[in-house]
Amino acid sequence: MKVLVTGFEPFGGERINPSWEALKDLPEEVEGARLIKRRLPVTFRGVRRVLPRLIVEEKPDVVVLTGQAGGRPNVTVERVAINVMDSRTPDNEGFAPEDEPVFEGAPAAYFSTLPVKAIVDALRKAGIPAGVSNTAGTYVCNAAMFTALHTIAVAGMETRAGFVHVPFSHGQVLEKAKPSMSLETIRKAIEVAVRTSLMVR
Ligand code: PCA
Repeated sequence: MKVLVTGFEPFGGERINPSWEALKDLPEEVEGARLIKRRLPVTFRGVRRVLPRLIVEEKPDVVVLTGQAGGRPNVTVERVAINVMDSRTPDNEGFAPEDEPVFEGAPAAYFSTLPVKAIVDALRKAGIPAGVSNTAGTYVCNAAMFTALHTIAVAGMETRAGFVHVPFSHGQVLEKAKPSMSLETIRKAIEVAVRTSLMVR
């Protein structure tokens, strides 16, 4: 078995992105499955170019995309990705789309094909605050999740895919008065999400 796990580069003036920092320290194997770790650009164009190729070439059994949701207090497992790009904040190459589809002519939305509730349960059992999220927003993370699920659908692959948002890490909020988690807990959360995705259908 093969798992593609992705995090993002920093954006929005942050020096790090906890999704990638945590992912770097994951083991090379989880439950006997090999992890392929990749850092994605925070650009609408980049994720739509990089992810389809990665998925079609690597043919992973499971795709766990992760990103930072600054301001959320807990780890959130996304239920759905929508075919919308809408952002007042420009991405890392200055693009701020309004009311545009991720892919013209694609369905309005895709549900995560990861075991969303089982991941939330497993995270809580591991002592990590977690919940289901019913929106991944309309920024690059949603576009990445939509791109992965659309690629898999169009290619007729069996790959299961979804998205996990993580809070700011402690080091990012020293002067912000915003909720945060330790990088170690975020690392453990991603590992639990991968493990549960491999074990539960
Ligand atoms: N979070 C952003 C994009 C990159 C990231 O880590 C988002 O939630 O859309």
